[in-house]
Amino acid sequence: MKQSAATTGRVLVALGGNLASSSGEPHRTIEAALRIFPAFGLRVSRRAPLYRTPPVSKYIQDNYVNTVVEIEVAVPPASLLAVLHRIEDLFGRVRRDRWGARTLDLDLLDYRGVIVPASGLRGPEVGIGPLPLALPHPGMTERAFVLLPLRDLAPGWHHPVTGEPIDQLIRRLPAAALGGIVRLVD
Ligand code: A4P
Ligand code: MG
Repeated sequence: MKQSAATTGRVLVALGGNLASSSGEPHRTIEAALRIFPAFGLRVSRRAPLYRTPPVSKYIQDNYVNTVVEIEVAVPPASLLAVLHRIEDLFGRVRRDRWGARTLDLDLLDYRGVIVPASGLRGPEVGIGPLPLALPHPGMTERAFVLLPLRDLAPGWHHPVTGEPIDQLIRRLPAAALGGIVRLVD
């Protein structure tokens, strides 16, 4: 396991969802999930505002609510991902389609700059079976719904592999990727 020289040492988790859960609408699910993080050994040290974001998917589905948090955690990245999956399960996450609608998605964006290359395809063309841990999250550089809240939280963040600053990653997004995204009042 390699660690980037450019790391800020942060552990960053993206939260998103577009289906109601037992806690209510997606923004309520996100708040409820963050409230139970400490019970799983995850201390939320900082958080970005919530964003309402149009779905990025080939499937027709509702708008999402997305945000990013920084956490303090004692366990290694693979164990952390397993914990995140347990929390997704608690909020009724069902994996029907890759990039399909969901109550709660918890993505591990960056674990202190640790680099674990992705093993292959990741999009809807892949089935819904589990994929091995990849760090930083392979899709994050194409995702305005991740990069915008991440910049609010960590404006000095650099991509662990390429060293690119977050501002540059956002500037490189196609204009269409930013359309319709609204920062919700925090
Ligand atoms: N996995 C491997 N590494 C990681 C990691 N660092 N973080 C595995 C999270 N998961 C990781 O994830 C797919 C597989 O990757 C799992 O086996 C996991 O253990 P998943 O959560 O089951 O499926 P997914 O979320 O559909 O796939 P993925 O690749 O995480 O997609 P994204 O990038 O999360 O896209 N539109 C809007 N507006 N907002 C959204 O939040 N989300 C998606 C999903 C699509 N469109 C969206 C949104
Ligand atoms: Mg995911």
